[in-house]
Amino acid sequence: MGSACQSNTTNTENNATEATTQDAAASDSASRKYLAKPLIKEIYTADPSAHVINGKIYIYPSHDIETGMPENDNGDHFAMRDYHVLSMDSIGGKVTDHGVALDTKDIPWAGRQLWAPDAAFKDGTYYLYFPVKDKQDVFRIGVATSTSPTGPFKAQPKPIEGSLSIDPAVFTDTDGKTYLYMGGIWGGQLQRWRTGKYDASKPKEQEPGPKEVALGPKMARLSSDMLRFDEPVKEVQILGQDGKPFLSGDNSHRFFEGGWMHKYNGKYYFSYSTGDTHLLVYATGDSPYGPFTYQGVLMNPVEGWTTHHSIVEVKGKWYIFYHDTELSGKTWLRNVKVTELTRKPDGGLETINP
Ligand code: FUB
Repeated sequence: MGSACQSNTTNTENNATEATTQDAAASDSASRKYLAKPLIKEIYTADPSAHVINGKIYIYPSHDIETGMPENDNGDHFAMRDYHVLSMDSIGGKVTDHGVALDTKDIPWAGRQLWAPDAAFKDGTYYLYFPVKDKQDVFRIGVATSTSPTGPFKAQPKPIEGSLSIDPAVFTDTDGKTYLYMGGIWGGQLQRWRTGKYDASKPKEQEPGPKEVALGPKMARLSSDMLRFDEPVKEVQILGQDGKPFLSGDNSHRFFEGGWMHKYNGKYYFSYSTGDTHLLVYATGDSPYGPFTYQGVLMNPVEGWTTHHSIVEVKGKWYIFYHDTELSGKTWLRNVKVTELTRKPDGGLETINP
């Protein structure tokens, strides 16, 4: 997680401020052309994880707010405190905001910064997976449950044992097994786990050197009750077309954050953000464990520093949910969008210009 060169001018977090900020950004964004429109304008939303449940589209985003935290490479300015679930009956249809689904104050172990969530459904229970810093300022992944896809969700008393870093992405395979992918470098703290133990010193500089192999995301299969890891956490390997792992200095290809898994025609597609080069890229493999071989750029940079997405099939068409900063012009006050994906005859993904 990094920062953009935009200044922070307000210190409040209510909807009135959000509206004013949108007005200020409007003249700037009026001259730009965007591929898609924000799905909602009443609140700021980011990191959309979309799922189709019983024929309806549910979006689990971050809820961006203005807190006046200074911008830095740790992402302190992303100081979100709750989640709202959005839903719509069809792409392009009315978007409903279902209100607060989970609040930091109701997570017993949480400290600060409720970042990008994901969700899953099994046997009548809805699961919300979320990263938040614990009281020692270490990001962990928690899980909360509900009888409704829109919450409210009740958090488990402790984070998932063995979980670390940020950006959980949950994928259920066609055989019913479910996997959780996680990780993000810099503010996402993945580099602090290099030795297997959390090391708080020298945050960003613990990344491998530019000629060393880049850090990969982590993953594990979930238990049948969806509440814990059923196996030791493993690193996911991402290889270049030459079959070699990407190096840390190759920052337009190496994993940064925001992983997502989908399956198409029996192939596993792992897509992610390259962070400081602002691309969404994808790699494919023959197993949910990888290795995954790089295939190309899925989306060129959006407006704003961060880029984060999910990919979902709706009624036989494939869509990418993503965010940019059209409404605010501020990198920490984002808005979610959706656009259709185009597949090449071989299943590959055309690059989108957002
Ligand atoms: O929203 C906070 C962080 O920004 C997410 O966890 C990252 O993926 C980036 O989008």
